[in-house]
Amino acid sequence: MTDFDLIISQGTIATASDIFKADVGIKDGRITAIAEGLDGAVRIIDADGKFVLPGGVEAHCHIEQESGMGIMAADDYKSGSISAVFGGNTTIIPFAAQHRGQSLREVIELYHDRAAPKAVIDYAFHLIISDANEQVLGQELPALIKAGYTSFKVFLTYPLLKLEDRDVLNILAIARENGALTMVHAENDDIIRWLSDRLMANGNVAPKYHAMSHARIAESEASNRAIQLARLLDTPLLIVHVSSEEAAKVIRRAQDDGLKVFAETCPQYLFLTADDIDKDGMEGAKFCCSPPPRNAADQEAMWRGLSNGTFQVFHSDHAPYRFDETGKLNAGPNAPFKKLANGVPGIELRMPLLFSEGVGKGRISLNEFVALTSTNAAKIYGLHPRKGTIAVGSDADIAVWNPDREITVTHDILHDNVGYTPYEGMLLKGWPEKVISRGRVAVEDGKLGVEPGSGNFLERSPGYDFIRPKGDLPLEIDPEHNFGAKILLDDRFS
Ligand code: DUC
Ligand code: ZN
Ligand code: ZN
Repeated sequence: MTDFDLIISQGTIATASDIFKADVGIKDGRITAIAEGLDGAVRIIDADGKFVLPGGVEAHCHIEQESGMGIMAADDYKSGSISAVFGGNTTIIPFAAQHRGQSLREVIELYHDRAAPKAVIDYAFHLIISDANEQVLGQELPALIKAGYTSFKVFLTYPLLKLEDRDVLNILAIARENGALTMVHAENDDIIRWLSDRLMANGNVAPKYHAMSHARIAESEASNRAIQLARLLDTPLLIVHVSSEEAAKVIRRAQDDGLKVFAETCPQYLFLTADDIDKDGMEGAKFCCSPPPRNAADQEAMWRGLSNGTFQVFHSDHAPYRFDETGKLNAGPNAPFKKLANGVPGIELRMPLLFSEGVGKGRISLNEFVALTSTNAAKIYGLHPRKGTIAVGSDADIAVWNPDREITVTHDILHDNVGYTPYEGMLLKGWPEKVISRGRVAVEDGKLGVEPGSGNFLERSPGYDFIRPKGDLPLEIDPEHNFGAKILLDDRFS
């Protein structure tokens, strides 16, 4: 009899709060001991000189999802989850996206059918709500929250996804009542459409005009508006893919005022700028995403926000489209910027990029790296402590990092189905050499050790319990403004 299926020995373990040297003992997919000098295992992995970190929780990625324009992502649950695990991730939370006219139940079934036979690691779903009708608001959404789908995204832009502010208020009210988290794509639709219409009318159709049409003001205005809507209902909000210094300031101010506003930024806002979208011909289309990459000052502001706590989470927003007629160029080889598929890949490089350029260059600590890429997402999205940490009782989801391994990024070394990477040619230091998913050696020596269909669906609890609003709206904070909301909430829910 052995005590453990696997021991990871002699490594330097880092969690969001501690760094220490110890062995990790794993039995039946869970961590059952953390101590010095463990022995008695079927297999021992020597991690001397390596970092033993929680596997990444990648909570913003688009896998096997049709975009608002109806274009299917290049990665399905097989290639998407394989690419994720090679990048050090052990959990993904992609979107189950409702298109208008679909019931949420139907959407959830569809995404389960897509994920179950193919995922190699564990997964959950955020909902995207684009049709906030009575059935969705009154029945489906509350029932799905109770069934473990405890977060959803709403859009303030894109004609086929955009919700009116009153719909967002309805959704925030349901989130508050049922203990769920609302995520928001915060860009002002009218500003973007007004600018795009004029650019297009004047023949300015090249990819670079995408960046011009998604003005910073569109992002900061919508961020502020979403925050005020959440403030009215005293309900947490998470603003995804923050790109600009101005939007980060809006968020920081709200946090300083005591509001429960979480925020995310992504690799494209640290390592790309609008100049990348201004490459020759259609090449810039490879870098088009929304919001767009900005400039060097905005990049610095994103780094500041990662280290000063404005951003709690760092995700890839992997939105994979090939540079051909199936993806980016679906509307033709010279399509105007309005018709380009929107998004960049990054699921496999998210953690190596942040490790190399963040931890390696002294911009963030190793603990902050763990918090930003794993622990905070697990907490915010209701998976902690099962996921997101190294602790007795947690799932044995672990990445063994070689901090000295140097890699030059080329698309050849990646496992997605996109055909290019925006980070081609970057020299990175630090790499997840072995990845353990529920005790299974999922990646080793550059090879996959787990089967499609072996990832489990994760039912989630309300994620932010530790700061969840309690009882009635806090009239003492803002009696005049919240009074109306209190009446509405009481009418609706009492
Ligand atoms: N928003 C996302 O979150 N991802 C891709 C495109 C978009 O607008
Ligand atoms: Zn978005
Ligand atoms: Zn996204």
